[in-house]
Amino acid sequence: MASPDIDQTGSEVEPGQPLPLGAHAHMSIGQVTDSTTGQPVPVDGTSVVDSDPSETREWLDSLRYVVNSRGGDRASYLLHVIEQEAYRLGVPIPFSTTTPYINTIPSDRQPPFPGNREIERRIKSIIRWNAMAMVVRANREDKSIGGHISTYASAATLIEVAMSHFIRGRGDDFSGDQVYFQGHSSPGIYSRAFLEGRISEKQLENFRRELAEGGGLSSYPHPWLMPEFWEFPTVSMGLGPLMAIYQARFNKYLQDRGIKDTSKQHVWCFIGDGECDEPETLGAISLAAREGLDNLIFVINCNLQRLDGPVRGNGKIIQELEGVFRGAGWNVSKVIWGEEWDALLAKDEKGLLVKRMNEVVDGQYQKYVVMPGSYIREHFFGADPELSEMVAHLSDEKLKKLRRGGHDPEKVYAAYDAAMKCHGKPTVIIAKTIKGYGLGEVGEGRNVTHQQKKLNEEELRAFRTRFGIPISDDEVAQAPFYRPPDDSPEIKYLRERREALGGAVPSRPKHSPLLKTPSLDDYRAFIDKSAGREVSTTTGAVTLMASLLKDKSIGKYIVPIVPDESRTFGMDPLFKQCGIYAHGAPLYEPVDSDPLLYYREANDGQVLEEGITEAGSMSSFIAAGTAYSSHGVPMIPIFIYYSMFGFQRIGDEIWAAMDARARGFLLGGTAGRTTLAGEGLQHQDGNSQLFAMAYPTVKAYDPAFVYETTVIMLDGMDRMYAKGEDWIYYITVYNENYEMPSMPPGCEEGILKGMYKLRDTEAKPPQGKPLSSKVPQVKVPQGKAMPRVQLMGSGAILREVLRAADLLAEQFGVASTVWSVTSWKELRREAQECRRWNMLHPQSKPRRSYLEHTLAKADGVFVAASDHVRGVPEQLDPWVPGGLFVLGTDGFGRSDTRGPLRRHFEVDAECIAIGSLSRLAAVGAIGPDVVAEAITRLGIDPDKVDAASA
Ligand SMILES: Cc1ncc(C[n+]2csc(CCOP(=O)(O)OP(=O)(O)O)c2C)c(N)n1
Ligand SMILES: [Mg+2]
Repeated sequence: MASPDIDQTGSEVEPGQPLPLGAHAHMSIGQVTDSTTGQPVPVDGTSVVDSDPSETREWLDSLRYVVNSRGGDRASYLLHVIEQEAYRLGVPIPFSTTTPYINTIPSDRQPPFPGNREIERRIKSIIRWNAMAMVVRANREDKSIGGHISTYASAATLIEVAMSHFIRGRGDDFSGDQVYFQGHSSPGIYSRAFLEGRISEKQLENFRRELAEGGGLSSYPHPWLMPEFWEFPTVSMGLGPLMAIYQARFNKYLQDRGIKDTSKQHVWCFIGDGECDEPETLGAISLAAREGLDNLIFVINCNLQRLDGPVRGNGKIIQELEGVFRGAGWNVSKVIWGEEWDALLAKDEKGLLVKRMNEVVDGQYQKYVVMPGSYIREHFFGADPELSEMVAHLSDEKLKKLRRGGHDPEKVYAAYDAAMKCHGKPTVIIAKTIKGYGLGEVGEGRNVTHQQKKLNEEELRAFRTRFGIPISDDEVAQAPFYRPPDDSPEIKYLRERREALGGAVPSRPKHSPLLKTPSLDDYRAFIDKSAGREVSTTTGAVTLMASLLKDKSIGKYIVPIVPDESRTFGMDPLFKQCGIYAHGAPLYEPVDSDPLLYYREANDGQVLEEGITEAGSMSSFIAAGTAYSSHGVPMIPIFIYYSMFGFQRIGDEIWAAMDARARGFLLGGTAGRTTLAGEGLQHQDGNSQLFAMAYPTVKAYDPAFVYETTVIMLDGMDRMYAKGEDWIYYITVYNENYEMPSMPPGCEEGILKGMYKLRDTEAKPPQGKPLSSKVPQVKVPQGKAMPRVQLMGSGAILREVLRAADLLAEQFGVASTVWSVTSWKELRREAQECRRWNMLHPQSKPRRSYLEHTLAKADGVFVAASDHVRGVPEQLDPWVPGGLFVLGTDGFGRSDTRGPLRRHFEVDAECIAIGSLSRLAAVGAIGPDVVAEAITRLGIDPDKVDAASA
């Protein structure tokens, strides 16, 4: 114990002298010595009283001896054993999820940098220039347009080191790494692609003006708008990290199921520090650790600022994030200080510098960015005379140039290199950067920098000079784009590096494989079998899914996804049939004794049972639904969930799924405000079909019968997987059991287009005794023919509509036609399309929509009802002769059974009949007295509450 210590540079250190902290801090030794008292203090700067300093010293000496003679791993083991023993002895163990505010990888553990620093710096400078120029010019072109300069300015080194050395591109036999870029850093990504020759100067000019002649560039990563460039939409903060986690997990799923070898692919996700406040950013990080996603790398660009101001003025975002990620079980690598600090840290024998680094808060660190070196000397180092002394030999200019780690390529390289070598856990690299790096007075490190889009001539000149861009003083004011010639060392190097790494990133393939999907004829017997059975449409859809899972050509590509509701939807037989995906062999004996209910987890299980996370399930949907493109395997996600928790809760993710051109089925289970009995206000969905209306690539269906769900799902299979069209099929399915009818001949087209005639009901002349002595059958005023009632209905409410038709005929002598509407949205979409075409082609023969065509021969009054808000059927009003009278479920749900609920919302047969009679009265076919009498007769309280506002 008394032998001399050897420090890591090999020189001798006197026993009892602390090692330079920079050399050992990576082992998380939690204490340093207080400069004034000489007492050990924990690294967070709080004081503790050391009652026996010489004993403390002995312990520390022992530790140093072990580290120096046996290495860090041995020391780490001993500390672990000591901790275990202390715990057993009941000693309170100091807990800290954070380490000192210095780089995780000490300078002496940095691997050699393999690149050409000088050329890489020049390339990066040119990319910086063009990224800035693109925004400045867009804003000059039109003041309302611009973009973001400062985000990429802070992220440039983080992105460039990854692009030059790590991120692998798409090759012939390798689909590359998957990269989620920080959305607002897009100018830098375009700028690099410009140097690579993948984007033209014209496109750069038209940044954010996609409608300009010659085409432009979209503001952010939008695969929908740039389908051969962007792969992963990220700009809605928080969704990128969430989707990246599930993408990495899905890659493991593909591997474990033997569908594709993804073992060499990494998922990279670049994230803003402000973005970490979105619950979605951190919400799934424990899953990433639990699943051992060592194919996942998060890079958090901690420029300490978000849009308005500091992310944590009074705290330290890097430390906070370190604690969160370490606590969740990630491998955390902090990159805080650039190499200029190495020598200072090496001299920091008493740990004073680290203590100072720990105690300064982010708001203050931002101040150092905008102030001169003299301020840093006075306010940072000046806090302690010994620290002042430490930097006495450095000029103010040098102090100003002490870089942050995220701007030092070698530090960043070391962190990425270690991430590649980390097995069994995901890695997060938390890098400290400067927002608006290089913008100088106009924005560097300033709170306004996020919005900065304008640079005047002088500022442009300063930027040019700082980054050495060969643009003359005469030209600089124009902010011209600069691209060195193809045979310049920069372009050659840039291309060589990307070739060595497999190709350009980002890029999205033009072609993707298709499947042979089953036809409707293959499923005629399935449809016939459903007739006469008392089941729900949910059961119909799930049974169809179970059958498709057995299909030889598509079965293995189906990915059933469910957030802990399998039993609700009757999917539990799938557990046995396909297994639940769980990486690794099961380590326990399941409790279930019934083989049918057996919760069978398996390494190659097919069902993604995600637990209670619609957001996570949707992320899996997106990973699976884009696999046709990102992996070249046409996976077919079928995600079933409580319909209320779909568009309403994760609508933004569904939007991102469309942007990413995801394909698949969303099944909105337990749909309908009055059909999901008992669950009440928060569960009963009457909204999702309305929300779906606004989603361009969502085909939304609300079928009533099993044959309808079957026709729709098979059509989806055909369009998405056999024809390669980009759609998401949203189908609401209900949990009400009723007898399923046989499929009427020839209704397939109508089912897919949105409606077909289901039944004509003729008025029955009063027979024998009148049904009620009080209310006579409706009498048509003399000289008038009784108009027919055209009744439209969807989902579970279609049966109420059918019952209303019977009531009208039997009790009131009114004839009707019932239409089964399978998609309000599809009908409207096509009707709008025709209307628009007609507007623009006034001299051509007008087009007639399917809706108009179908209703052309239907006369009378039109009434519609569904289990959704009235706005859903009201979409059709402009095309319905005489207008559409709509009944619906506006308002809060209630816990009750279906009958009372349908009366409360006025969508039961009786209310639909009243609605119909009231329409007949409105057109003068009957008198208002008849409606009033019917209201009484059918037992409806005319003064009941209006559900819409109750
Ligand atoms: C969900 C969502 N909310 C708000 C925004 C608007 N927004 C765009 S960038 C930004 C600040 C980003 O800060 P940070 O994540 O720290 O990134 P930085 O630009 O600093 O790198 C905000 C609020 C958004 N894009 N998405
Ligand atoms: Mg930020």
